[in-house]
This record gives sequence, structure tokens and C-alpha cells, in this order.
Amino acid sequence: MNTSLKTTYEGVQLPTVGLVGNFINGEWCKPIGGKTLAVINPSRLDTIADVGAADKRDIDAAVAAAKAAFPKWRRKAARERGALLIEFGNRITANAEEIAKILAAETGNALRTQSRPEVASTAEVLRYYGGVIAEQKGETLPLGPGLFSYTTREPLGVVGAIIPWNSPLVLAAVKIGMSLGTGNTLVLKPAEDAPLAVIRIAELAADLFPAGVFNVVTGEGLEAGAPLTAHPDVAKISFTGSHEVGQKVAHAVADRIGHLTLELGGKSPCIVYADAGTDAMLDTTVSNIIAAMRFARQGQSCTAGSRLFLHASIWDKVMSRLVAKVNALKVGDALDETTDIGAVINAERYAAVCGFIKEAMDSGAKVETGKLPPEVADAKGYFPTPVIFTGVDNTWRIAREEVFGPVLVAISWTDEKEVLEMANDTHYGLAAYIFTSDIGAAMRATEQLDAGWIQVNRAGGQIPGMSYGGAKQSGIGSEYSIEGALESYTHRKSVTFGV
Ligand code: TXE
Repeated sequence: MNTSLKTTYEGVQLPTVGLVGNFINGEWCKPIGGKTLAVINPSRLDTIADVGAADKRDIDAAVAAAKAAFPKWRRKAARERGALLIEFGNRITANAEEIAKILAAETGNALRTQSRPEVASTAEVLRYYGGVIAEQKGETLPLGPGLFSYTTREPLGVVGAIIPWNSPLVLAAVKIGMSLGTGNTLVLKPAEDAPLAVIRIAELAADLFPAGVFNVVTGEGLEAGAPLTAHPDVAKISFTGSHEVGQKVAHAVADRIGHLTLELGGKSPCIVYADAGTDAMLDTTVSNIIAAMRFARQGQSCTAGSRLFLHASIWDKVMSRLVAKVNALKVGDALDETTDIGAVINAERYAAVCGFIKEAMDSGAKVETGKLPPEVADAKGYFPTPVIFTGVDNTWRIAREEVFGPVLVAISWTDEKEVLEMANDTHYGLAAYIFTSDIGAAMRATEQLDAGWIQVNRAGGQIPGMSYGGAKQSGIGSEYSIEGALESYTHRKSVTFGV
């Protein structure tokens, strides 16, 4: 094995053996085609490291290893599988700082505000599944005299998991915890833009699971992702990513009637009622709007509350405080401890975000704060400053499509019925945020909003244990909770006894 790879980047300890390629059947091995891809730091535009770029042959090898490991792994007691997940989480905690720096460098997500908390959540997610997975219970059903039926939860087989770059580590942990915990084996393909932290945690787990149970294959969407989704021996695909690729994945899986979980994007509403703008609540409300928008993740979150519906009676004071607070956030190098907001992931996404901003400006949107970022060629990194638009109609593209950048659209409202209709007027249905202390208003809104996850007076991230998944075109299936894991990663086997 080639060990002459660089081991540090800007003082950050990199994965070591993992950089040569794929983790298949308990071994690190180079991609069969010998191709590599460069992982770029979006805050500095230099190459952090080259990783293996797999193709169908590597996917075939990984799926074969996972298939061979399945019969033994599925028979291991759930509590023993859980113990390994807990140990995995503990190893991540023991190496947290080094992993967080790798994550910040490759994703552009600021170390202090984003990457350290993501590593902590990653370990917590694995420990959560490790703890609860023994509760893989079925049902009993006395059907009548001499007739008794029960169900067990059976794993599906080989799971293929494909994840994006915006929260790569915690999403890897969710898919690892749910699939391995329930007795499936796994082939995990991280995003080509951000595979390094995932490779690092795979290194930490290399001796933990029996060979073939947990496999990681790095590579691009078409060369490595597509063959995984189309593989006849993959029983289930769990995909988090774009709506467009989600459709392709669904088609590929449908061809063989495979199991599927999709977590796609969102254009989530953030509804602020008049009572959230009182002097006592103002600061909290403004912080919540900023948190919901995920400004500190450059808006690159599927749950970003990117459509702000602000009650007209509090518009002026909330908007002026919001602009002041957003302007105080420091945009910069993700590895810098003082940075609040890092960089957008790559040139393509940067150009797309700039395109959205320019189009809204050209259409006459009012810019409350922010500006059109410089052309990529002039930029030292992919740094769009946060933008807040007003004077935008809910029908404009900026108000309807997922920008996946730090761009908030604010719309004023007075009538509750109308605002709830506007909030629901989208094909997405992932998240929603409501800020009010009026319990009746909160009840009406939560009842009427079409969203998989509604937060009332909170704008945080997912917490292990809660069920999380999209309504409408935001996805299929539920993750994070034990119920989600059991529904999405197992099938029910019914057994009926007669006498
Ligand atoms: O995602 P892709 P991109 C949205 C967001 C963002 C847009 C584009 O709006 O701006 O999608 O992001 C793999 N078969 N979200 O282009 O392409 C790919 O290698 C199988 C929302 O980066 O969907 C990567 O591992 N796999 C989202 C993963 O899919 C394929 C998070 C995601 O990449 C493939 C990310 C193919 N044909 C983006 N093509 C969320 N739900 O949070 C690509 N991939």
C-alpha cells in the first residue's frame, strides 16, 4: 500500500490509509481504474488531498463483500451490533477535534459554529442507535383459538447509501446507525466534494465491524453513485441530495422494486407572528430567524427557513435588528476560529447562488443587506455575503426554488389564512418554523402547514430520537428515530402458528 501520501494539510491531520481509495471487505484498496479526484478547500481554493475515484467495478466489489457479510451480521444479536455502534461513536469523540478540522477544510463549514457541533452530533447519533437498536421488536396477534401470529423485523440485505457534502458526517452516521443497527450491511458513497471526514471515521472503524459489513467507496455521482443505485444486489437505497438526482435514483430503484428512502431539498417557511416582535422577544426572535435560515452554514441546509413571513406590524423593528445582526456575522476561512460563516462548497454552487442573487436584483427585488459577490475568478474563496431580499413576490424563482446559499427572502403578512396558504404554496414540504407565544396560533399553524418537521419557537438541528423526513416532494421515508429506522430499513415478517 502506498503510504507516501501527504498526511497533513495546513496543520490538519488528514486520513492516512484511507486516502488510497476504498474500504471494501475490511481492506483499504485502490480503485480498480486507478483514478483519483481532488478534494478542494472552498475557503482557500487549494487541494487538500486526492482520493480514489471509484467506478462500477469497485461498486461491484463492495456490494459483493456486503452481500457475503450479510447472513452472519443479520444473526448477530441486536444489542451486540448496538455495542459496536456505541464504540464507534466513542472513537469519534476521542478524535473529535482532528475530524472537525478535516470537515471544516473540505466543506467550508466554519469550524467553531458548524464543524465542531457536527462532529459531536455524529458521535451522538451513533451512540443513540447503538442504545436503542435492541428495541427491534415486532407485534403479537392472537387470531383466535389455536391460531397465533407474531411479526419480527427483518433486515433487507445490502443497503447503498449516497450522501451529499453539506452535512456529510452526521448524514453518514444516520445511515450507518440505521442500516448496521437493524442488521443490514452497507456500502456508503460520500459526496465527491467532501469525502475526507467520512474516510477518517471509516479508518477509526476499520477494525470494529466484521469484514464486508461496512464499506466506503469514494467517487463521483455518475461513475460510482449511479452503479450503486442500479445494482441488483442492493436491497435498499438511502439517498440524501438534490431533487433532480433523487428522481434518477428513484427510477433506478423502481426498475428492480427496491426499497428507497429519499431526503431531498426544501424551501421552508419561517412565520413570525406579531407577538414575537415585542421588546422582550425581539432579540430571541431575530436570533431564531438567523438560525432557521442556517446563515452560518451558508444557507446550505435542506431545512433552511429561507422564506421569512414577517408580520407587518413588527416589520420595521425586526428587519432593522435582523440586518444589524446579520451584518455583524463574520464571513471567512472555515478554519479560522473567529469565522461565523464559511464558504459555499464549489465553483458550480457559487455560480448558481450568484445567479439567483443577480436574477432577483434584475427583477427589482430590494436588497436590505448584502451584495452580488465577486466573480469566481476574483474571489479568494467561494464567499457570498448574506443577502436579505424584500419587495419579492411569492411567485418569483428566488421565493420558490432552493437557492442553497445565504439568501433570505422576506415577505410581509397580516392575515393568518393567507400566510399559511403562501407558506404551503410550494412543491417542497421539509421543514417549517413558527415564532409566537400564542398557543392557539401555533396550533392552527402546525395543523395546517404541510411539512415533515415543524419547529415552534426553536430553530435548531435534528435531534436523535425524533422522526425526520419530508412531506410532498421533499422526500420519502423517515430517519433519525428508531421508528424511522425500523420502518425504512427492515420489513415485517409475519409468522402464524396453528395447533
Ligand atoms: O447534489 P447531488 P449537488 C440540493 C441543493 C443543491 C443541489 C445540488 O439545492 O444546491 O441539490 O447539489 C451523488 N446517481 N441539495 O449537485 O448531485 C453525488 O455524488 C447516484 C439538497 O451536490 O444530488 C453525491 O454523493 N448518485 C440536499 C450525492 O448524489 C448521484 C443536499 C448528492 O449530490 C448521481 C445536497 C447519480 N446519477 C444538495 N449524481 C439536501 N437534501 O440536504 C450525483 N450523485
